Amino acid sequence: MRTDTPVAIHLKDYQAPDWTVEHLELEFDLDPMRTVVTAEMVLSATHDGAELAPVRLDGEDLELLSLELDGVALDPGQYLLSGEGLEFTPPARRFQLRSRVCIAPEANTKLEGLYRSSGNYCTQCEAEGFRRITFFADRPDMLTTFRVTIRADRESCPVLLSNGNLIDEGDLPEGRHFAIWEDPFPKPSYLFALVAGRLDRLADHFTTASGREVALNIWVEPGNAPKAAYAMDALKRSMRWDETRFGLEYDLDIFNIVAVGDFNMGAMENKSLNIFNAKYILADAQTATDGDFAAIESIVGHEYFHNWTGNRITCRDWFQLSLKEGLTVFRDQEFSADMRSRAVQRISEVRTLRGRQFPEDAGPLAHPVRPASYIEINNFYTATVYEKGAEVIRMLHTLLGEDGFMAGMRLYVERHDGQAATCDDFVAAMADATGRDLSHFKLWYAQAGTPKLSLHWKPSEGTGGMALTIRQRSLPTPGQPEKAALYMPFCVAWIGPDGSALQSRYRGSPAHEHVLHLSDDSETFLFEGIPAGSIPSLNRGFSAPVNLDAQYGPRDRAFLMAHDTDPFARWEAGQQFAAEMILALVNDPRPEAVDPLFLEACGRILQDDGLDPAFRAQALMLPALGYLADQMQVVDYDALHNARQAVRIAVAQAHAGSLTALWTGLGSTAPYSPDPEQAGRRALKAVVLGFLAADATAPASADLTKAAYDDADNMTDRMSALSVLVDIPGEQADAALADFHERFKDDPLVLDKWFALQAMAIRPDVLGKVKALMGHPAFSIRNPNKVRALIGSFASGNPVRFHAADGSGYSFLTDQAIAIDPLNPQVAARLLATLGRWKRFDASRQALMRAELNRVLSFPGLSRDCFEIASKSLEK
Ligand code: B3K
Ligand code: ZN
Repeated sequence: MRTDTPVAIHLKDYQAPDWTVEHLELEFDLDPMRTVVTAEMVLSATHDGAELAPVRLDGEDLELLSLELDGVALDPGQYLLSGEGLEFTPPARRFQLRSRVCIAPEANTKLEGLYRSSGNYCTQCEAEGFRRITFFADRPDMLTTFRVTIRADRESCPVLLSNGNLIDEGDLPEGRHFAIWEDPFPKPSYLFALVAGRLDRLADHFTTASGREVALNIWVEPGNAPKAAYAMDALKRSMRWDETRFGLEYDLDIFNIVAVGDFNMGAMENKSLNIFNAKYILADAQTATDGDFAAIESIVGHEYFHNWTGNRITCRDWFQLSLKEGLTVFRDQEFSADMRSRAVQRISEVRTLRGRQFPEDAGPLAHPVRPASYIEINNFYTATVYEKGAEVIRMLHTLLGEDGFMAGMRLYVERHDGQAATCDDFVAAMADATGRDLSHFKLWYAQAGTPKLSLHWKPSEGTGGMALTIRQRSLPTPGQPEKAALYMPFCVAWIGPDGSALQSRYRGSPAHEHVLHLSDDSETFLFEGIPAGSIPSLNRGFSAPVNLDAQYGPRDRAFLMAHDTDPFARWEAGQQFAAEMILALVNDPRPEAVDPLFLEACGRILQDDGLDPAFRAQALMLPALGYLADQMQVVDYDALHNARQAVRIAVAQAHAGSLTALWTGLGSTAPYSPDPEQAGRRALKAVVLGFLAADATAPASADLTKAAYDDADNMTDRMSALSVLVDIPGEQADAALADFHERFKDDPLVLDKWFALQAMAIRPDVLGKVKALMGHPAFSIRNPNKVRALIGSFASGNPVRFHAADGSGYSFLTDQAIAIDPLNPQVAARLLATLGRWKRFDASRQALMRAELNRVLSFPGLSRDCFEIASKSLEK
């Protein structure tokens, strides 16, 4: 049991700093167990009252070697040193501070601060890792210029990198050498980075719109440079796109990316020295799937786009995290939409939102886009801050239009470049640039929960009119029992009985699509020019991140699936139809019970060769189990899985001919390229295979799927086949898994796929298999990618087995979280989130899950990270 209860930090307590740092000089003498860090800075008081505020600097796991103020060494009696930092009385309004500390990168398993990955040194400072490197006011509103000297052994660390420009380098005695880097842009400490080690480089260059030549380097472990080619291409496309779409140009002469194997998340936007999880840099046809290529494009873009939205304009405090993350996710989503199919991109965004953010909003960890308090900020890098935050920005874009939104962006940059800003500042810039009142809209930043809209329509009095009534409500979330109506854009069109998009009139203006502005609990909107038998197409493009309860019947759904002119709404009609049907089949999971209307609609998509294959793949994919579970009173994953399988089998039986024809037709492709066109065909092929092999008891299923695996000449097709095969009983699956291992046993990133596939298999003995795989020589509990691939995939990607009635999944997960917590609390805390969903299950599972959460809380020395997740999860 923890002896101290961690305290929460509140947004309302924010205070501007009493001291600023004018400049920071850092020197690193790198050594695995005894790295000495010297920090020299000038501090000056921010207000001129007679009394000087004490100086408080953050510091964690630092061995203090010496401390000098204005050149005079301080005795231990002259400062207060605790596990969290250092406090002393300042000698003057302006003074110089010099500290020397010792740290042990090799022993740093938290992967925060300075640590080692495959023998190379690297850093991760966001959010509060810099305090594990030196004593500093480690807060995002403390901006200063950095000059960094790195000294290291030349043999083991030929490459020495930090932020900004290289201004000097050279040899030192005893086989050591040095490099000095200077970053001209003031930045907060969370954007500091250092990398040193043995790395290969893929070099390229970029000329900005105004003619600046930028050297581009991607640094990777020796031998991997060819696998960075796609990431480099994505980087150049990101740089060009930000110029053309947002008018934002790169601002230094060098941009470095480093790929490392041990990393707590996806990547980090340190100024001019992005550090990436190697998973989001390295790719080629044999080792990466189309999905991996798409993720690389989007994350390389995301980190690059942070240069303006995050780095040039940063956050005042961590409550404002969505200021940079929501906005930058919106930017990376738009980048992907411009590079690929906009419709398919939007569909995948909505899938992610429903799969990750809606459950968060409906659970014990629900929080607003701008949280009001936190215990451990690392727990707030959530789908709500990122993905819902991006939806909030997208709604502003819809409300203001592209021109209004861009005028707001320009004003935001003009006003706040070089500053640490707030979400209020951002919305104020949008409002001031467009003359719009956005005060009601801002509630999206403060109110948690997913609104539910109920919609009814009926012919209005008079002629050819329709009245659409929309009610909105949000369920209570922790700490927010009462909810108010939100202001949101809601896109509507009317589809005529012949399937055409009607030119309807709303408030006298004719249009094919209208953007309604919702702002009240209940509102009625009148449309004119709508023939009888027309139906509305609602929330087109997913204009607002809400759930809908609309009065559609199966016939309407099938009609919209065939005719809706908005691709998102067309896809959505199919998803909702499928969801309603699967939920209805839960008590009667027979293929014969599947609605023939649904099967017909699927048939039309299967046979429509004029439709984009990538869209067809999305339209034929059944809703995820998690999304379906959210709609059940008491979640029963076994029943849902069986119902979903019944639908799959029914589609396969009804359309055997079309499926086989498609399978054969899509079979041959040109030499592999990750381009969206080819990727779309492979995605459709994968969905078709899923249907063809749906009946796992049919002997042909295993043969067909094994042949697909054997014939694959790229990782996408190989993984598609293997993920179907692992759930078909028999020897074929084991043979293919063994073959996969043999081919890729030397590639840690590909082995992650192999671990994940096995952890997500529905076969009954999967937990035993996962436990056995933890003993595999390639598995390491210290490597976040491995933990996520094996343990994370089991807990979040295999709900049927994770929620086994005997609680074995829960206790396994708890054992692992407790084992990982002392090593890496961030990774441990992430694993626990699934247990927080206990309220959604039957009494027996509830008791089992709660018992495990209590077991977490009783663990001696539990981290703040896990304490926060487990204690909030248990709140009634
Ligand atoms: N800003 C980083 C995330 C840091 C997470 C710290 N626990 C990556 C990103 O969003 O771009
Ligand atoms: Zn980000």
